[in-house]
Amino acid sequence: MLYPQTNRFRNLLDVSGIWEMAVDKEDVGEKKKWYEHIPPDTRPIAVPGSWNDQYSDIHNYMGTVWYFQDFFVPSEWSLKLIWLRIGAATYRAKVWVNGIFVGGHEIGYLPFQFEISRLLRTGEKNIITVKVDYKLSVETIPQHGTGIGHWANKGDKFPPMSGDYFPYGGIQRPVLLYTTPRNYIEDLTIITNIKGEKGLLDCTAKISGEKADRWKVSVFSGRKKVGEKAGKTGKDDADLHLSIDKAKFWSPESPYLYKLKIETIKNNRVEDEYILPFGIRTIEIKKGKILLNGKPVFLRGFSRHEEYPLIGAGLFTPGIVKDYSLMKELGVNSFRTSHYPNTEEMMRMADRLGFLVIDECPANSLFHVSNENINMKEVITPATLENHKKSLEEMIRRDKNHPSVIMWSVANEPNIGCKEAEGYFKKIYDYVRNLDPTRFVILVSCRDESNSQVPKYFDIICVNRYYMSYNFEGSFELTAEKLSRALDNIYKKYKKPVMVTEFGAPALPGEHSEPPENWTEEFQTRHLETYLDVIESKPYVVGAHIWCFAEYKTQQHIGRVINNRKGVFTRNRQPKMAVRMLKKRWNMF
Ligand code: BDP
Repeated sequence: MLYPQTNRFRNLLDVSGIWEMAVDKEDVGEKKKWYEHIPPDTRPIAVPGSWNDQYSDIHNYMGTVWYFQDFFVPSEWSLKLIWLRIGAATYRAKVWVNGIFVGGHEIGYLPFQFEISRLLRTGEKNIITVKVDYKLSVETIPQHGTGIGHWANKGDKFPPMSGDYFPYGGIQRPVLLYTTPRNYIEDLTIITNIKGEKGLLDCTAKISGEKADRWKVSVFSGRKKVGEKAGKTGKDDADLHLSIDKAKFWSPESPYLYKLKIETIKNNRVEDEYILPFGIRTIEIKKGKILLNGKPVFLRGFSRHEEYPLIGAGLFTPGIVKDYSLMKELGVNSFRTSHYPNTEEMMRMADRLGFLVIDECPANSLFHVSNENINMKEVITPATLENHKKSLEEMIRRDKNHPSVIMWSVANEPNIGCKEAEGYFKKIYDYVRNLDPTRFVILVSCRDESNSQVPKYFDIICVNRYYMSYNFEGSFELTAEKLSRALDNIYKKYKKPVMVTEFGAPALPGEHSEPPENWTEEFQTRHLETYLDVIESKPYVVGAHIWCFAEYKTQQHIGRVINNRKGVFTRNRQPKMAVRMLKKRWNMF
């Protein structure tokens, strides 16, 4: 799905801001037709943003909330197609425009849009109504957290959800109205390759409406045109190939972005255009190493949650800029969008600043159950599989043109130890591989690698390890031995590159002890150093991501002190002691 932009054929109106909202605890809104008549007792709510931190009475609420906003559509938009695009609503949304139902969407953290031209009154006020709810089940991605999910056998967390992060609800990302011509460029896919000094480009476009006769792509380096190709539009998708001499290749050290301009032409008139920044790079696995543009690269960085105080999981652009500046200072070259697709603004900045991204769908902590008597067929359902595929398909459709994205993560820490998991995840792997043959497909596991066949289907064996964090080994030396043995065994079994996608220990900022004791900054620092020493000594390990970048809000549970404290930064992005160690260690690369 293309990111909306303005140009001579396209316009855009951001209708985010302060909206009205009504909490619908009894779920009566549809019956009472709130999409036709706004109920009297509404209150203001910020969009984008999560409802939880804006009002304390709905802090832990996972039910239904209605959103209302009126807006004015300029008269000159009447000749265009007008689209309503919602960047993300968690978890489920239904949308009405001027009282007419336009569609719904499930799965948070991904954009959805509707063409609403015929429902709008141009030159007049219009109203959007969005019903959002956060009701989870075994069929949703992620699943609900009652007797199921992360630590299911250690008691439920509050509010319940299968993962270990706060289930923030609401319209979390911008609501945009934008126009396209009636015959418009609907989608664009570019795949890049390298041959000597040449950059090769394979462009596929989907053009909708009455077919254009021709289309043209031009490539710009700054303002200079460095390539151009035109062709007839095909019956369905159209394909063009380009070659750029003496190309500059994209990498974390030099994240060079070209611009691709695509134009559609009918009767010798340009009808629509779209400009896409792109980078030329290749990514492959050879002799057990990840090669970026033919050279080995080791991924160093973090798993990171995209959430901040007050705005929750809402788009917060100063936070994005700050987090990238902190990661740059630390010498980080990579991160994982744990445990859901990040904002489009975060992804665009990764291209621009040069980060290698593991893009993760929201399938976190699937299929763990609180006891063995639960029938797995009730937990792993055909509808779960369909929703899971949908979350992957939508993530790939949104992020497929980012040079920064090098891996698709299909799940974080699912239960891969049960017999039903193998067939399920093989189907998921094949599905993703078929959608995108150019990137690595991974699954992040935390145990059961030795008695499961699931990891063997994936391109890199990604594991999370928490010795001395959940089991108290008592000594860092013993921890190092255990980690070393575990990694060697995993490699021996799978003979594929291994990545440690999570490791870390909590530290309460300001707590100190020498010798290092659990929960202190010294302990966290020593813990991370111990792990990094082992990981970096293994030639088959291709990356290390620390859990986690910053402290983040999670559910209430006896194992958590308000937030998850494993961040090396506090939730307000202040450094803990480990940051000094990492800066020294990672900036040597
Ligand atoms: C891992 C999960 C991550 C948790 C982390 C932790 O993948 O989401 O929050 O553990 O324990 O198992 O902090």
